[in-house]
Amino acid sequence: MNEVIHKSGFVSIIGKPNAGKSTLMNALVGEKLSIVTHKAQTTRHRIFGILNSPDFQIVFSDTPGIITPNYELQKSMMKFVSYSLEDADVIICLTDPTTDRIDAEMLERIKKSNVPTIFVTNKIDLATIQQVADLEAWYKTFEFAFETCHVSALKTQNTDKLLEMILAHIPVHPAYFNKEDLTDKPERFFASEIIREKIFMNYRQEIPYSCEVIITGFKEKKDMNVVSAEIIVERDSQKGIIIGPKGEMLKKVGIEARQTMEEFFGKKVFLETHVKVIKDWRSNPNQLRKFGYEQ
Ligand SMILES: Nc1nc2c(ncn2[C@@H]2O[C@H](COP(=O)(O)OP(=O)(O)O)[C@@H](O)[C@H]2O)c(=O)[nH]1
Ligand SMILES: [Mg+2]
Repeated sequence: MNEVIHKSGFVSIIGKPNAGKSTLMNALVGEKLSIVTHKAQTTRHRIFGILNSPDFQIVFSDTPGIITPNYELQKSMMKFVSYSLEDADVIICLTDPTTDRIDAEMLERIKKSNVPTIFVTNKIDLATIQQVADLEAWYKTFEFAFETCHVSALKTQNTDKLLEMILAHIPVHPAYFNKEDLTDKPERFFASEIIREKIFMNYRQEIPYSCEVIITGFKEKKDMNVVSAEIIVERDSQKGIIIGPKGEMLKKVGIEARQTMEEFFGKKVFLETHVKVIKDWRSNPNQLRKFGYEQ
């Protein structure tokens, strides 16, 4: 009898904000696990998306976009990026040809990691031939071994090819997670991310960046999930903006979040939200730890 060969490994998706990292992970895993918005820096944690097949398990890490941190929260976000480089079997460095490329320092870190790296050009549905060619010329200047691939994460163009390239580097290893698992994060994490997504979609400027969502109750009943959430803001004035005139903004966010949760969990959801002020939480290391930003 032939022995079954099983491959398993970790793949980190890194890149600048808005490159399409979350969209790519969702496309590769085939589930909408990571929140996607047109705004930069929506992803704050390292989120695993697990792709299972009978003979392999690939654990993708979606990471926050690489930036120069301005406050404590952003420092923690950048730590998640560093950790994800350390234990990767494959690095995917994703670039949107229409915007910024990663800087020399990051390139140096990738080079030093000695992890097989695939430089992936995303948004080929949007970019001009010239923009893609410019990026390709930039890749050629790197003084280390790598591969390249062009995709549209949004339209899932060429993502099968990318998956094949990734699999070629995944070692023979038993599965790290249960073969039914899609992610390492519990359901309540996704409940809070869905509310954050709606906040990103409904408020402008600094508001979404000043918000954290804490799930204070998550009860799974037979045909319904009962979810209680606190939306944390930094100042009283922001609380007023979140709630809106006659509470209408918060109501809208609540309805949209409930609908998305119902799709995600595949059941009815009862959602209750409160708004709470914790002064300058983004700059407070203790508070950040409580919110799960330190590992
Ligand atoms: N046209 C196009 N848009 C994309 C593609 N991939 C991602 N986007 C969009 O780019 C924006 C940022 O995507 P997101 O996945 O949140 O980027 P992240 O910050 O790198 O995680 C969103 O509006 C996506 O819909 C793509 O292949 N083509
Ligand atoms: Mg993201």
